[in-house]
Amino acid sequence: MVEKKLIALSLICVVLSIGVIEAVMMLNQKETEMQMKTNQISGLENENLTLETQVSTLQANISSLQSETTSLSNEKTALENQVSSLQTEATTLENEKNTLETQVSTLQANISSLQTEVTSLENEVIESFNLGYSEGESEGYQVGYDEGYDQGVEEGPESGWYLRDPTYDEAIAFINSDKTNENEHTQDYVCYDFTADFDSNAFQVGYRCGFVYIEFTDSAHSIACFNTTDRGLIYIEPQNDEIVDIAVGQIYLDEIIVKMGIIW
Ligand SMILES: [Ca+2]
Repeated sequence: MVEKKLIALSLICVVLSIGVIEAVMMLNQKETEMQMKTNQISGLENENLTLETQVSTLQANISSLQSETTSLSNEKTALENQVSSLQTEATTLENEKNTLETQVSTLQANISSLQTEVTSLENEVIESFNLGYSEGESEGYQVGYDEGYDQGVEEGPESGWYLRDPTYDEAIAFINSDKTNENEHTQDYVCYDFTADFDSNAFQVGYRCGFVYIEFTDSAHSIACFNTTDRGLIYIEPQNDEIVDIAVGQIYLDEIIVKMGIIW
């Protein structure tokens, strides 16, 4: 009986021992598992920290990029405004250029018109001058002649004022002896002066001498003439002593004579 009890006790002990051993083993295993979990958790926490750091860094980067984006956007807006301003300026300048071109064109047309007017006026002045000069000379000559003629008539032949028409030979002889043709033609000594001097010299020797005025299209001229007793009227160019043939419609000195007359 005691033996059986011992055996039973022993068996119980064995069973208990096995149970304890198993329990210890299980405990160890759990501890190991827990340690592993703890290690895993620790690893994950580290990873989490690393990720958080990365997130923080990225957030900083994003913030920086956002600032940069804002800055660039502002710069872009500023540049756009500048471009717009420059475009406005360019348009204004283009308009100004067009206006100036129109003004220049108008002024050029005005200049051209004025030049035409000036040319026309110059021609008118030249024509008026020539005509006035011709008429003035002729009138002056006529007045002087009339006065001299009247004086000659009053004082009679003895006074030296008596005038007569020369013969052709006398006219030629006078032309050859007279020195008027040797005078120099200048701006102040022109055809009218040659004629006046030639006529005056003819009067001095008692010959009636005519002052011939000639009008061309846009200028005038004058020469002298004698009404010779034997061969009629002869025209003399007092600048070179040539006997010339002239009439309205004929060419003299490369110009057409449009009008002419004699003052005796
Ligand atoms: Ca002469």
